[in-house]
Amino acid sequence: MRLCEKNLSGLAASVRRPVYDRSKVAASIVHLGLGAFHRAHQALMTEAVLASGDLAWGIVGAGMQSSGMRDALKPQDGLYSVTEFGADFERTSVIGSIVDVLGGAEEAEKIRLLARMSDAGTRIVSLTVTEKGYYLDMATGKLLIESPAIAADLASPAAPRTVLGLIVYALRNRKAAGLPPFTVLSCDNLPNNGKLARAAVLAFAREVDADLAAWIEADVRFPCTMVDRITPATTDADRAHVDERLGLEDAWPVVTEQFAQWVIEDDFSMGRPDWTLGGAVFSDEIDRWESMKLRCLNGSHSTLAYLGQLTGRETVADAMSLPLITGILDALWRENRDVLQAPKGVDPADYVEQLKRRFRNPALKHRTAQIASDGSQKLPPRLLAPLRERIARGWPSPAIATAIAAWMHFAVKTAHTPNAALSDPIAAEILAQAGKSAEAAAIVDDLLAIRKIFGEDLPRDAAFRAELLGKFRELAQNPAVATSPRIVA
Ligand code: CS2
Repeated sequence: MRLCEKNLSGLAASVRRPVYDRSKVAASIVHLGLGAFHRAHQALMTEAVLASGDLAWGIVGAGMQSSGMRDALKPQDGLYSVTEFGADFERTSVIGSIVDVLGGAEEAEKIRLLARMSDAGTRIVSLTVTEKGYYLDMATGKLLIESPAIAADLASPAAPRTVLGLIVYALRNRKAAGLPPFTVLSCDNLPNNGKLARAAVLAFAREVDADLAAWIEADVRFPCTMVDRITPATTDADRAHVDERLGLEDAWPVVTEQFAQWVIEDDFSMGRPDWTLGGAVFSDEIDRWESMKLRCLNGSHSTLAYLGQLTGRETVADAMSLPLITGILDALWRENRDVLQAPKGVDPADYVEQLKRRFRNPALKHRTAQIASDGSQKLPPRLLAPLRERIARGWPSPAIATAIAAWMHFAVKTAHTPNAALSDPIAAEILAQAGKSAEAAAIVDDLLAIRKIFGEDLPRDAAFRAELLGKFRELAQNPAVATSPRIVA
């Protein structure tokens, strides 16, 4: 029996479920990017708001890429389950805050989504579309105006496909109708995510209409947020386990850790839910929270992912059992701490200890291959930002250099493995550079020359280049690390 409204009475008694009348919930949040992360995080914190009796904040969730999530959740009336795992802790809850589901690549769905965003009832448009969903050059922060998806959206205002097109054309409709603008709430892992979202939206809007861009600049709010909850892709084993706990079948359950953190800048133009009821915190120190999380958690996650891939470790927890890797992570955290401005009341040493426990969580099968994707988007904020701050102080950064060298080896190995694909928006460029030469120094130079990742400054920095090349050779010579056999040291 499938999880849905009418079958809720068949749910196992131990499972938490919506305690409010879902038919009375007003859908005022449109969320773009309906993946596991949103469903484990914002939707859960919104569930706590609805459970408190404030029914003004239902979510319309929209998948941006495929119709998979819509097809899974529609027959379930938007209901789905979240199972949280901690040390000696497991809890399954059915979540009702997603009251409608849209999405997919079909034009009709995009038109419906645009109409929903343009509607007076929509007060917040939130986003988890990953780094690449913003179409920004990671080295310069400029909009990738030449990208085919952006060009297509500029040419087809009636059915845009990118978040930028959807937001700008919805705002244009609202302006024309005399409606106030919604708040754009970025929940992606980017430094100053609200500011970056604003820059991307404004750059797109300037291509559309200068008056509209001026209105957005003056009136639209883009609060920054820090989001955190490790939420791996759902596996078949998760599905079987969760269905057993539910006593019903959930087509796409979420499995996540017990820890969750959401820090939000309190700047909303049409009100906002009291997400503190779900554990969120409103703060004016978002930049500190965000850079601590991006560099300490995500920076080490990427390092674990590439080193894990090179040492045959399939999951983060497996990679955490290898002293070679944990030694590099400890050094990486020290390098980060030298340039870290922690938020008030946070001890970075405690933060790191907690991270180690989270990474070792045996219940989470977080695949290193999943985290290894989109390196071109992830390296700049996670690893290159602290690197540049250290370079400015004249300090070496052997651990960060090792992490970048590991990404380079991962790219080279992929380039030389028949039928292997690299999941990255600039995969073709990376693979071409990675496969050009077999000689270590040339490979490092070819990859460093990818301006969209390393900018103009890093390839020219002789001290950094030498450090990176040294680490690249060290990894190639380490018997525990399986790099491409074609590399000549
Ligand atoms: C991970 C993140 O896939 C990745 O790149 O580093 O998704 C990470 O799990 C989250 O940011 C944790 O909050």
